[in-house]
Amino acid sequence: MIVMIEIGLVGVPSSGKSTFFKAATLKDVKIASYPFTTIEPNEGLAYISVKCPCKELGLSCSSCIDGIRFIPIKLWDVAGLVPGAHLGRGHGNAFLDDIMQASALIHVLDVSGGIDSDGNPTDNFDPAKNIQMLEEEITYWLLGIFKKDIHAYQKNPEKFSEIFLKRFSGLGITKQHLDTTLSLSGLTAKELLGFEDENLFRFIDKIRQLSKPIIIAANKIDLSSAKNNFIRLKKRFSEKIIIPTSAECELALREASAKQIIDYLPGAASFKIKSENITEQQREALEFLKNFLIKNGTTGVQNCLNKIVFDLLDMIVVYPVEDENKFARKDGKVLPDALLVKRGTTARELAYKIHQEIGDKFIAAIDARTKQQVSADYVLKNNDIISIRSGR
Ligand SMILES: Nc1nc2c(ncn2[C@@H]2O[C@H](COP(=O)(O)OP(=O)(O)OP(=O)(O)O)[C@@H](O)[C@H]2O)c(=O)[nH]1
Ligand SMILES: [Mg+2]
Repeated sequence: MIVMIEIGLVGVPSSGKSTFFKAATLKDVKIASYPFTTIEPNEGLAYISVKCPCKELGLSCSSCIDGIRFIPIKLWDVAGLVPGAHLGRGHGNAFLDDIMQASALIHVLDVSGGIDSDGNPTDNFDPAKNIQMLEEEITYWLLGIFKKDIHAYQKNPEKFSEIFLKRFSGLGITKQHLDTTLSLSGLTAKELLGFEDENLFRFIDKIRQLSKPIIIAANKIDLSSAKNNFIRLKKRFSEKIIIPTSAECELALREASAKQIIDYLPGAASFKIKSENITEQQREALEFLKNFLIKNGTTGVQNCLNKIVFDLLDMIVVYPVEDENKFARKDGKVLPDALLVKRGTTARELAYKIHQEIGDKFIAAIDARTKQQVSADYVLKNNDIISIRSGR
């Protein structure tokens, strides 16, 4: 079964999570400059963009726009996290349960320095402070979940992994995450089961790093105070992926495009004005957006979504087809599906992702480009077009 990947937007209040969400999904959610505008979570579809293979193969394809293919992912926008959320400050951290299934997080960080850790307006705030704070609060959230089972662990220490995985598998945390963490943390099971807060925090923090990787959207890059902060953050946190974004500019571009005022594809470095009936105010706004793109390349929103899937989660795109000669489904639709799978996925695993039965009755797979048969344990490459033969 194909499981759509889920990404959560997190950050302090007023950092621009809902603006990012609305820009990516065009869902009509509330945006405002006061903290805790969002309380109930918003869920929507965003899209990863890739080059569709149809152009290279000279195929006529109805699944992409001008050779750019958009693949859906699920995006979540939740309430803001403030320091001490795990102690109940702000709206606490229980709302993170709504994004339990997320395989990665986008930390929307206001790099203009215009808001503090509580999302209140200020001047010259150092956004670096919010990076560590947010990571800590997410670890505390996971720690709270872990502690629910302390009695069970004490009663059955030999069943540590079993109890842990039962609790955490619903949060996208796997045996591999657990085993890697145990070996990396250097903690013995005995130390861990001593339940000292410091050891537990270290252990859960490692689990968080592996299972909920974070990309940072350095947002509000359109504001003049943002550039220097961004450069400083990039230097200081060179190990992290930090993408400059202007959720507000992306939202304006997407809305203008939805209203047929401009031609703009998400992630593009330019747009074309297509409506002749625009007001003076609209013209000024478009001029601002044009200059923004000239200066910054793109708004960064699409880049952020792409990077999280391809760099942080190390996924690839594969195109299953039924007819390898026409690169199509049986009904003739060219390149009907684009699937995101983990790098390392094999042909047989792909068959299982399409359908349990196709996996069970797997006979062979054909690389549609070369028409060569590949084995069940052939490791798929990015952009592969694969036809799977299975028995009846
Ligand atoms: N200049 C600028 N302002 C932005 C940008 N993104 C968001 N904003 C503004 O920041 C304010 C807060 O935006 P929201 O999207 O509501 O922020 P949030 O993180 O969802 O806030 P909460 O729901 O309260 O947690 C609004 O006034 C937005 O217009 C951006 O890229 N640039
Ligand atoms: Mg919001």
